[in-house]
Amino acid sequence: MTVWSELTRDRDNRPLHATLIDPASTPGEEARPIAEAAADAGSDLFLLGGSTDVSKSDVQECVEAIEEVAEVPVFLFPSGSDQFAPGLDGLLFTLTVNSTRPELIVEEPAKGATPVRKSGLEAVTTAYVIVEPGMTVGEVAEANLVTRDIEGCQRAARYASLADVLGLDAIYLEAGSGAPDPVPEDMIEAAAEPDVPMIVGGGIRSPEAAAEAARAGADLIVTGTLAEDGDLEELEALIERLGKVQG
Ligand code: 1GP
Repeated sequence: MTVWSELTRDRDNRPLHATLIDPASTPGEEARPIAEAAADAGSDLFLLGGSTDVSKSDVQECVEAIEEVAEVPVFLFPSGSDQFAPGLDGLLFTLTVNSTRPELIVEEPAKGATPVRKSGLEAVTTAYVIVEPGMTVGEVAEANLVTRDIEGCQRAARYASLADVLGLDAIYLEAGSGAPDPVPEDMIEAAAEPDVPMIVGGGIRSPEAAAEAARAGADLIVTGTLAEDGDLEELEALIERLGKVQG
């Protein structure tokens, strides 16, 4: 059984949490206490990635630091196939479906597909959907942002259907790291109807915001900034709160 299928098999009963760490801005020494706090509180997955330049050695240092203190799977959330470091358990293999740069939808994934196959890493195929305001990733992808209105909810639902029909492993609704507000609940609800595991992230900084997203239908809540800003107590409270939400 893959790590992803094992993680998501009980998703109807229990929402999951992933801790996002940017190995370029958070080297191993700084990642270690975050990983320890997150794992102790019950975080289910570490995602290593960032919009800036992340090198293989940054990733490797982070993986090693996490492995020292946590027995939690570590996936790469890559921006290039030169970041596959030893020790990773898998990766998110994303198609940025609402980018206006065609190469991000097909050409870049096509370039990455052979190295991914050869790496033997578990690849979680993911429709990556960038929602307003999108922040840095929205700019880099030149995304045709999904708007926070009824039309945007309908678009999110269509992307979820697309992920379902294509047989992808996940859909990821992303408001962008540091977004002032998380992805709206009605958008999560709209995208939850096709039964595709749903990852939601961007701007989730409080236990209540995480719980609301989970109640709306998110299966995996991603938080990054909270821990990177050093608020480990709030991170622990958020993860513990999620553990009390019925999926
Ligand atoms: C993951 O980009 C997010 O989807 C992380 O967002 O840094 O706002 O938690 P934050």
